[in-house]
Amino acid sequence: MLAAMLKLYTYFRSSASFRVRIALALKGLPYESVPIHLLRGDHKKPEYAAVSADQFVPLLDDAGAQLSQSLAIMEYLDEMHPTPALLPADPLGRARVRALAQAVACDIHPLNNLRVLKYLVRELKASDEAKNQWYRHWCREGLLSLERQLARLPASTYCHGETPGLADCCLVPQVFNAQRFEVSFEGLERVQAIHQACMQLEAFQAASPERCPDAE
Ligand SMILES: N[C@@H](CCC(=O)N[C@@H](CS)C(=O)NCC(=O)O)C(=O)O
Repeated sequence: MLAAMLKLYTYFRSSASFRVRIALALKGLPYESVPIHLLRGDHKKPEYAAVSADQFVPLLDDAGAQLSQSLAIMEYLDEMHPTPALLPADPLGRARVRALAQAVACDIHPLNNLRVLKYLVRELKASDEAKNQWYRHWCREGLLSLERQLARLPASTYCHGETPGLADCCLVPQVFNAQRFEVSFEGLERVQAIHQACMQLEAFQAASPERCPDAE
């Protein structure tokens, strides 16, 4: 019997969607891509509200079951399709990888999300330059913290060990966004080396914004 098709509601430039696209590609899982254009406000429309309670992307539909939150989605995929694993086999390794993933997803990303940047400009009347300064400040602070966390772990090609996993799925999209906003990478050698190693892999390339069907 054919496995039910996975459906991913995504936006090419959404870094949280990018995380899930990498996880799907690493596992070789085919899926239908449903573009939700965030800049046009598609995520606020009633059609999307009917499927998504939080009205964010990504949202994964697995045979009618709808899942939100990129970290939860990736862990779900890892449990349903264990090979290749996104998390190490040992509890300490898993805690370390989750800490790195959360450093991006919980500490950096929420401060720089689209709605936050929009609020700065529309409600607080911040200039475009002030908004970009906000982005660069919090993104760099977060990446420096990630660099310090990585420096305390044994040297490795990827965030944890010699195979890419959950933390790499979070690091790469964050670096992509940081590059777009021209964040300084001074002192972020380990972050950059991991990013480069990941981008050698077809799964990371295939999940990139420019390879998405909705890329502009
Ligand atoms: N914590 C959520 C964040 C989801 C999220 O904020 N997605 C962004 C795109 S990266 C979004 O939909 N933003 C819409 C908005 O800010 O209005 C996750 O990891 O999935």
